[in-house]
Amino acid sequence: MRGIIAKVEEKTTIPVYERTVENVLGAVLASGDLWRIIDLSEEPLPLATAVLKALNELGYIEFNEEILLTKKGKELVEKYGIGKREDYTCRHCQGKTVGFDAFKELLKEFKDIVKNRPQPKHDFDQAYVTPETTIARITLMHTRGDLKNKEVFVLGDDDLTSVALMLSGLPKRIAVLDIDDRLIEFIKRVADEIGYSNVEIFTFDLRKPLPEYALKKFDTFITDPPETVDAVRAFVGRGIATLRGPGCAGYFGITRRESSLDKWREIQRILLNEFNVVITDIIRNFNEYVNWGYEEETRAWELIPVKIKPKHNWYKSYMFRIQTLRGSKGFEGEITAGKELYDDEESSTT
Ligand code: SPD
Repeated sequence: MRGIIAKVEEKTTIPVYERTVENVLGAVLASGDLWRIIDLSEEPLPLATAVLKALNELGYIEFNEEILLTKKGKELVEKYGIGKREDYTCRHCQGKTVGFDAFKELLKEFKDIVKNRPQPKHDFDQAYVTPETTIARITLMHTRGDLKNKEVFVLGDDDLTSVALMLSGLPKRIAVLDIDDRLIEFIKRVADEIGYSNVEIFTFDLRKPLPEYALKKFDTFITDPPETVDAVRAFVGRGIATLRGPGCAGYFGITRRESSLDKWREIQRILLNEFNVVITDIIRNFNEYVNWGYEEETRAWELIPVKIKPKHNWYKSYMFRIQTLRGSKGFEGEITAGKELYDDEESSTT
């Protein structure tokens, strides 16, 4: 194992553990498909690909269309007792912990409305979640008492959660912002068409501090931050700054595909120690993203050892719910970072 870890460490500065190698080998035992291996291993793509390349150079696996263990690789997993990574995700709720039945009409309506939605733009690092995920968000937020007659802020809305919120008729008021005019125009058009008026929709770059009228006014926020620590601090911190006081809630996705558990610890430290909020829920792989189409333009494409486009949705994020207590506070500073707000050693999809 030590030799494998040393070889991986030549390729990346992301922390490598024995467990990292085990995770990747367990995934290789379960599938020969590169994207499924990354998905199942739950290691950041740059780390998973570094492990795969190290294993290949040391003769443990071979790369063809499929990734397969060699005889030496089979002996290795045998020696360390590494098992195939099983996937027993609940088929009924798809691991989301909420069922689809309560809002099945909403799902149908939502799918119909978003058929002609703007497609992901690389410049804005966009990728949207499946319609099932968006509706599961509504179901989840409703079961936690965070929607009915509440004032809800959506910070960045590539996923069109604001559209599903409008259709649900649950919140008392919705505010939504996004940097992309195309999305803002689309959301405004839908609001007009369905005759929904309790909504404020505006174009805004979240690197800038939110205007005074957005601060401390809302009960619930939802956002989906880029995955650098500074971006999580900015997006989630601004979300918390919109909340009116103790007892409010925030939702956001954090992935394993672009964030190691070392980064997760730092994110959780910020939540607990800087923002003074409590984490009430973390739901594994709740958010499932539709492949964005510009894979060949991304760092992931440079890193993967087998140049094949993903055939299934491999990118997922865990849904975090936080709640404010006495003494919770958000982030209101200015962000001057440019592209580095989106990129660190662990990111790969920009
Ligand atoms: N660049 C395409 C993928 C971006 C997905 N972002 C999800 C962030 C989750 N916090």
